[in-house]
Amino acid sequence: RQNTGFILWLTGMSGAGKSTLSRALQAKLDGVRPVELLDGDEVRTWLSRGLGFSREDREENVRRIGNVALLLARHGVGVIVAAISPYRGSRDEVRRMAAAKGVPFLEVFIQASLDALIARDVKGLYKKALAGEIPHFTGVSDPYEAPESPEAVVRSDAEPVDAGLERVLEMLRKRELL
Ligand code: GGZ
Repeated sequence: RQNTGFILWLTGMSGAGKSTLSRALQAKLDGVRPVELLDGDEVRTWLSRGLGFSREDREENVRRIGNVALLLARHGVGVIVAAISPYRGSRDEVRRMAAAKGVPFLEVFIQASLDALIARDVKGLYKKALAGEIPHFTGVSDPYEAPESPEAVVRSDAEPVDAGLERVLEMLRKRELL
């Protein structure tokens, strides 16, 4: 089943560790099976260039990422997506599109408390957002709708990266996707 494509969708707030985990996963899968990574932050420089952070633009961003992920996954690629994707409705829309094409869609919630994110604040974005310098900042002045039944949860504020990584890999193995 290693030629079965899938979409592994990492959702969570800025700084929660989506990019870190997705890169670790990509490194583990590389050479084992076809793999591609779509990171929201990076996608915004090409596919979603010009889109902002309004609800409409975020939904459009997620729709574009979802469609590209699906194109790849239908040809056997294991696609890892790392995007805040704050709206449950748009994640579910991608899930439905994937189901319609028979592509496994696995939602992974990268969970961290706002307190932990503010304390860590690697890029200084929370400081700016709290000071009102970034409008519509997820978790501060914009919504984040947590998944209700994700296939996996990674508590990035309470477990080491390797623990989350192993859990996700185990989930893929169980589903015979790895
Ligand atoms: C949230 C923002 C915002 C606002 C800029 N809200 O942690 P980062 O910095 O490096 O990655 C975040 C990225 C979010 O892009 P996504 O494509 O993942 O978002 S979405 O799925 O909601 O479309 C963050 C940065 O952009 N950033 N402004 N207002 N994050």
